[in-house]
Amino acid sequence: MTRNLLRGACLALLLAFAVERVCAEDAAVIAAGGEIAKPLELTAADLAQLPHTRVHAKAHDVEGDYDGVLLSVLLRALGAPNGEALRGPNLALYVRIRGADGYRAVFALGELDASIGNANVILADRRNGQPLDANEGPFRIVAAGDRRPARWVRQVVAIDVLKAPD
Ligand SMILES: Nc1nc2c(c(=O)[nH]1)N[C@H]1C(S)=C(S)[C@@H](COP(=O)(O)O)O[C@H]1N2
Ligand SMILES: [Mo]
Repeated sequence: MTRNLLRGACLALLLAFAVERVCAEDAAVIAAGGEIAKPLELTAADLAQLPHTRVHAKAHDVEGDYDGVLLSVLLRALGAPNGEALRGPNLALYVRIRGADGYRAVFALGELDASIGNANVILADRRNGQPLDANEGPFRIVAAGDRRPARWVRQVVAIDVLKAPD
């Protein structure tokens, strides 16, 4: 009897823990704004639905396979101009990535677009199959082609498409 009660309590605890974990992931949001049709909040579930790309990259002494959404794919999903539409004044567009600590880095849309610069930059959610920890993730930029990982923004909280002023 006591044993059953104990087992029940353990199961309930496990379940609560699992639900909490799933909710924590769901709650992770990135605000997307700027020159897109309408600002929105991307949840982990939204990002999980977009096609992922794997890139091998190294930053300082950490090397591994990162999985994430190519910024060019994410930008297209947000409705930013891409391909043939990325010409003329649209080439002044850039995306600004902000971390939880206020750190910011920018990439030009022309640098990222598959038909122009085709830079291998992803919004990563995993390294070697494991979710990124709270210090780094849940989402981090991985710019595989950069010589120094200075634009590898940790703890991404906002992505804005902006236009360079005249
Ligand atoms: N949010 C945030 N991301 C950041 C930074 C920062 O200060 N804040 N520093 C950048 C710099 S200059 C480097 S070299 C790398 C360092 O990454 P690491 O801490 O994983 O080695 O993170 C980049 N991403
Ligand atoms: Mo750095």
